[in-house]
Amino acid sequence: VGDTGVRKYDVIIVGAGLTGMYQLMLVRELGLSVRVIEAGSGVGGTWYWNAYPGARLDSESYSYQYSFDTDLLEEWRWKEMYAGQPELEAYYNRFADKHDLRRDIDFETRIESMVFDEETNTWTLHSTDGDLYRSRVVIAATGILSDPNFPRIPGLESFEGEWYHTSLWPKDKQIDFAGKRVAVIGTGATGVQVIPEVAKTAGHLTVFQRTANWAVPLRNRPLSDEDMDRIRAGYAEMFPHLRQTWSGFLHTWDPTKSTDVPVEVRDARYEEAFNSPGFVKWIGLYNDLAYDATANRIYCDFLADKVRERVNDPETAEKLIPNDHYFGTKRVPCETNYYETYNRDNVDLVLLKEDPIVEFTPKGIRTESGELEVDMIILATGFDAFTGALNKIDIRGLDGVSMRDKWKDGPHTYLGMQVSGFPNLFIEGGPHGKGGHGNGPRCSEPVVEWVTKVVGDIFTNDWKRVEADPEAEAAWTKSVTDTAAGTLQASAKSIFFGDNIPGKPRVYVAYLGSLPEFVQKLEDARDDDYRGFIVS
Ligand code: NA7
Repeated sequence: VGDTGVRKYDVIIVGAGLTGMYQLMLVRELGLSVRVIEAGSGVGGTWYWNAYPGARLDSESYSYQYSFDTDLLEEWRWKEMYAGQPELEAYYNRFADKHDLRRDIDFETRIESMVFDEETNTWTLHSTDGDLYRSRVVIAATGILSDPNFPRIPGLESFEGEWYHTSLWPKDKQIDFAGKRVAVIGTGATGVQVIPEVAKTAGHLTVFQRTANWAVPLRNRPLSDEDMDRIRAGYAEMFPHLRQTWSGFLHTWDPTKSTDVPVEVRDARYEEAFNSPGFVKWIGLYNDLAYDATANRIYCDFLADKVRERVNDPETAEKLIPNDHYFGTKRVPCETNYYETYNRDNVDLVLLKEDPIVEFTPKGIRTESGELEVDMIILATGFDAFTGALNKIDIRGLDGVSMRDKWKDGPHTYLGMQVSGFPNLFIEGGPHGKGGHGNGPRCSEPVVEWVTKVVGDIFTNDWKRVEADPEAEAAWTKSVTDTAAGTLQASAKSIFFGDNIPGKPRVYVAYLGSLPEFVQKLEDARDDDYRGFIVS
């Protein structure tokens, strides 16, 4: 392809979610030409796409906002302790408008391939509509949970009713469940949010559960003006504090071993946490829950009894209690009336391990035991997380090597930021970074700020290439996978190991160290003359 029609920039950012938007702001401040390419028709990434009823934060709203925009911190009044998707989408739209970001974003444009040219040291990006872009630097702000997972069950195209994936929820029409026979497949963080909402008006709801989850009550509430005054007064302390926590959450592990604490004290702590809002029930407790099977089992028993208290039918309650993994080894969903939903006359639960789905049919879903006719199917089946969005793009680096090939046994990165053989390509929020286990904005802001400094160095010094050194990459990749070995997380199937997706290699893809440690590693590498990178 000749140069005709190629749009050239210094920097191209893929994705206009919360990370891509901040990155756009900072690249602009460097005085470089920049374009953001976004598949959706609006900004907000996760909070644009996941518009299903019940979509909501599990992080406290005020901890999950841009920390640097002091005007917006004063202006924005969070309505709820845990904001719902409409409020979050409104927030990101306000941010985009305030900073006039849209003029540098191409919406409804999806990148399908990108190729590095070794002569000019530039990337050429191809969109599915045939648009061509070229830049020296590409920043993939493509998200950790952005590539929807569809169950590999035949026949969906033959289904004559309505069907939706929660993360591709229609934005142009109101979906009505009233009186309809609805099936929901999936009981992860998304499933437990959407199921109670559907049950409120559906004629009948059948939930298809593959794995029961250790879901805990969210305990959301509206925020009053007084709450907001108090919260705003705390911002100056809260944001620096959150940067020093394990993963950017307001809750943090207690290093005390639960087995060293008197039983009454421990049980009272569990009870208090259970009755409190948010993730305190996960990462605000004793940290031996993360590695000691005996400690974890005691907490599981406590939570199992809570399910039994809430679900009227004892058989249903037992079906909803996990029996194959420890608490916190999969992502812990936060719920509102999830367990009580199974007390409704219009709700049934099907266990897929006992009665697997064989196919979708024109009228509904056929399991081994027979056909269930439904009007609507909702897939709450999650994502090909961490690597899915990048592997969707055909990325060709030096010598035409494909990133998909390089990652066929699992991702290889240096600091989660770069891949050897793919110069000038920076990944924000992919595998091996902190975002997979943390509060999104808190983990993304320092990464965006670090990439901005590197991009500044590239253009100030007129460097041709910055790329990961293969040895540093191998060491980093090994350290990430090694730290997961021996943890309880390693005993479960999860997005953190990729084995929620059939055929995906089981390899640890998140980063288990703390947020400040991770940021320090980034800063040290740059300060130490780009240790672990090859600069030319
Ligand atoms: P999750 O947490 O990956 O949950 C997906 C759910 O869908 C989970 O219950 C899966 O069961 C189930 N699933 C996936 N594929 C199938 C098939 N083929 N058949 C039946 N059931 C299936 O994704 P979510 O969208 O709920 O949450 C994503 C993120 O949102 C989460 O990490 C938070 O950060 C917020 P499984 O457990 O794999 O057996």
